[in-house]
Amino acid sequence: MLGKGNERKQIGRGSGGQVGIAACVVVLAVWAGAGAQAQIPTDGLAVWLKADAGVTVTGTSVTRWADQSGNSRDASQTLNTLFQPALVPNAINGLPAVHFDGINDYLSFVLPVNNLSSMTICMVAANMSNQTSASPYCRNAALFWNETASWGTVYVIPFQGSVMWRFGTTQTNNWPTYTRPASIGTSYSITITRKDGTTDTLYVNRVRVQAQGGKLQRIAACINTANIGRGYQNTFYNGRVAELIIYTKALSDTERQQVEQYLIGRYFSVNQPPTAPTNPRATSGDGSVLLSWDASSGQVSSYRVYQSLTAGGPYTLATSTTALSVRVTGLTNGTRYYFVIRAYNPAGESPNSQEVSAVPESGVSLRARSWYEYE
Ligand SMILES: [Ca+2]
Repeated sequence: MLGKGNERKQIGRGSGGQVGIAACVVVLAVWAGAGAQAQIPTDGLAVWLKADAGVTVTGTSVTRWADQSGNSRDASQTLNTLFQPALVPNAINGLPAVHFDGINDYLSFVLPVNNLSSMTICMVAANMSNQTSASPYCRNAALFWNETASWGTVYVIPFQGSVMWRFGTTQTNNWPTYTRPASIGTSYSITITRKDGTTDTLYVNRVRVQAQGGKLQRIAACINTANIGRGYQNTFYNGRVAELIIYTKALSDTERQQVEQYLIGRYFSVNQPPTAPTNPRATSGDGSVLLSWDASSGQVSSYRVYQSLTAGGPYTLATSTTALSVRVTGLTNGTRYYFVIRAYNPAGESPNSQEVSAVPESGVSLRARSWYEYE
């Protein structure tokens, strides 16, 4: 399974610190923290949305997601602020994602797909609640072109436990469903669907997991407007989309692998350390101190607890854990110890958390007392 996304509720950007401005507009042209940028094929590139470029945030809401393909197929939501998704900073590997609430959020863009005999859709997304889709299996879609006749619709839906997808042609009973070997929870994954004439293929995290032949040659009975976050009959995807790349051709295997390498480099390799853990707490015990803290953003391999006998350090490593709390033992009762916590991943350590301190005492192990109660 690929990397685990940040699940903390850090919705929106641009409102905090903009004192006195009720509805500020921030265009995020560049988001720092992306890794080396591999190239993607440009032949047949129709739409390219990535959450670290061209996202217009009004207040905390995404009003426009600008197409980076050069075709100006921007996705937008101007009907109602309640329908606007949110931008989540540091959603995955230091990069943001657009969060659709599953209630009424969606963005729309125009891309006619009728008569196409080949098409490729590449998406990096996470399903934030365990959704499924009832018949006709295009409900709660992450990406969706509605139909003008039965068995139209083009859709892609990466759920936690399955992937639903279709290139609609009016052909009956065309509703490929892929059941994952195990739920991926709220992890992000790469979903690529490809129509190549009469064969439709699904790739999940670079693996071809489903292929169906005997399809009608051309996409048909679809409207020209696609929705991100909204499926059939006003049903909505509760999830996050970091990037969406659409080609009006069938990518070759070599081209598809280029896209996959680009997406892996951006979202699934560790390029930067996590942020510092927040809200550290220290509770005295008998010859020990119990430390706890709130999770860091970004990919975290472990948390490292450092201690010192002096406020401000220098600190030495006391212990490490993958949990959000740990007991440091072997301490001397009556002596004040100072602690900071750092989050670690292969790209490095976070800055220090705020410092906390505690004095281990005999007979206090069952009493949760913070050090400042002794001041
Ligand atoms: Ca909403």
